Amino acid sequence: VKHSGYLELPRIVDERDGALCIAEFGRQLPFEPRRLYYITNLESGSSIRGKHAHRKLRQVIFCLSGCFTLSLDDGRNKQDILMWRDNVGVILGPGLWHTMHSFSGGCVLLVLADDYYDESDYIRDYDGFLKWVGERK
Ligand code: T46
Repeated sequence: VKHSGYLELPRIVDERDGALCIAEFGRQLPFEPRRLYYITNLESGSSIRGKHAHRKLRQVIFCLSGCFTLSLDDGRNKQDILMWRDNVGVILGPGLWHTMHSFSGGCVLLVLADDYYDESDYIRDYDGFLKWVGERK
């Protein structure tokens, strides 16, 4: 799928319990984030989130705990990604219809975004998304 890719962060594990994952802005990350948000309180089988595309926003999404499925659609190709590694994020470029679903209980998502929240950047209607993709070419 166009406009997506993986981002693997350093993950440090030693004789203690715990894994320490690191993202240095300007180093590992492909952009300087302006916003961080996280989604908590997910229950097993929680409903579908996402169901939109962004016109400009770039993001990286991580699953810090538990697992969920990230479904991507660039208007031509679709891909399902099982998210479970705490140090491997998916880069979500603009023009990608994405949904998050099939959450495990206790799943926690972390997202870094390259800009502030702006509702006008969202395309929340799938037919509108396909039309936008067609006009963009
Ligand atoms: C995305 C996926 C991965 C704000 O006011 N500020 C914010 O920074 C965000 C992220 C959301 N909101 C408001 C907008 C809605 O009224 O919170 C409400 C729920 O947002 P939304 O339905 O867009 O949530 P998700 O989980 O479907 O999508 C979120 C992000 O909004 C979106 O950009 O790519 O996570």
